Amino acid sequence: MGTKENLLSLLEESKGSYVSGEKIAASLGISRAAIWKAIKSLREGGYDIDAVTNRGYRLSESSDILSVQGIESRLSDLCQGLRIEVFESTDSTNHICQEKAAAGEGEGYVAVTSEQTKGRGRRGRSFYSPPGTGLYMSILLEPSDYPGSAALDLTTMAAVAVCEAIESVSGKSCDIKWVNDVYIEGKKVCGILSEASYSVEDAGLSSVVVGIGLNLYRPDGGFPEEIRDVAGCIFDKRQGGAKSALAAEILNRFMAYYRHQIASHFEEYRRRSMLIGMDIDVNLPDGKRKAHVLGLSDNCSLLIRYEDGSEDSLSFGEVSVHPG
Ligand code: BTX
Repeated sequence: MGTKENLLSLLEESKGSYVSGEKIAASLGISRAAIWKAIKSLREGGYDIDAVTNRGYRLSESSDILSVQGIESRLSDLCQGLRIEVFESTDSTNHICQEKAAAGEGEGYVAVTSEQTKGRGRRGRSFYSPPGTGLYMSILLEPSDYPGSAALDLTTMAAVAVCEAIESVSGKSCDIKWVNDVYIEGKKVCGILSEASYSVEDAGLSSVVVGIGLNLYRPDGGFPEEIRDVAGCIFDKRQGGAKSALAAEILNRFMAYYRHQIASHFEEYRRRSMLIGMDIDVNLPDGKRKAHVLGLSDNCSLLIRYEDGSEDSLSFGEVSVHPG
């Protein structure tokens, strides 16, 4: 890390409070002139930093810029070994992780951004990722201990981690729409896309990219027409440090489930599932079929009964709530 990044870490650790020039100079081993140069450069990058004679420097609580330092300063020990990279803008953080995996970057690489130009959803759909109002991140995993069938577990784990993180940062309660969407008050605030590569030798998962996209704030001018009825956002107004805090909380909670390989998230997933007891349309290759949701199995497969009385258990797929 360079001087600017080290200084930002220090200011993030004491966000909202002043850090004296002496302390910075001693911690980083740099001159007053070098501190001032780094402060200027951070301000040019959009950071709101106060400088007061005899008190020092303070990163404003209302600053909401994603940074590696802002995320790392909030990570728990379970996130040790994660390698986080923040992009101002990128095509798709899932794509970045896949490129990194192909180039030999192993488990634990995390790409984070607040704008995607080609955000991906499932089945070739796009995920609206405008600049400044959202958080988009992907985690590269090499879950050698997980069976090939466990890709679903990583998606459900991420959904629970996202709900818990949103609740701890915003205080709002979240529901999960099977299998990969998080809702607040009936609006979709987050989508999750897990993309897996399988190993031919042992039929296990070789790498999985878990991509998470969140709408934090309402975009200027609102959401585009085609998703206006569906999409919602987590916050009503700007919150200082929310992007980095959410990214860190999601990683903390996700890694706790992932590292312990515990099925404890299933219970949470079921508790938050909004489809249980509802009538839905199951989207099958040959068209839609009406069904009633009976519940979720132990591993979060959707248990359904079709209109002809036959029952099924879906471990992947797509459903929509039946309009009536
Ligand atoms: P999905 O296919 O289940 O949902 C995509 C659908 O959701 C779209 O067709 C549209 O109707 C609606 N939609 C699109 N954008 C938004 C939005 N911003 N908010 C609410 N609804 C929306 C969901 O796919 C999986 C999305 C994963 C996105 C993350 S972002 C980080 C990572 N990188 C990447 O390219 N994708 C993932």
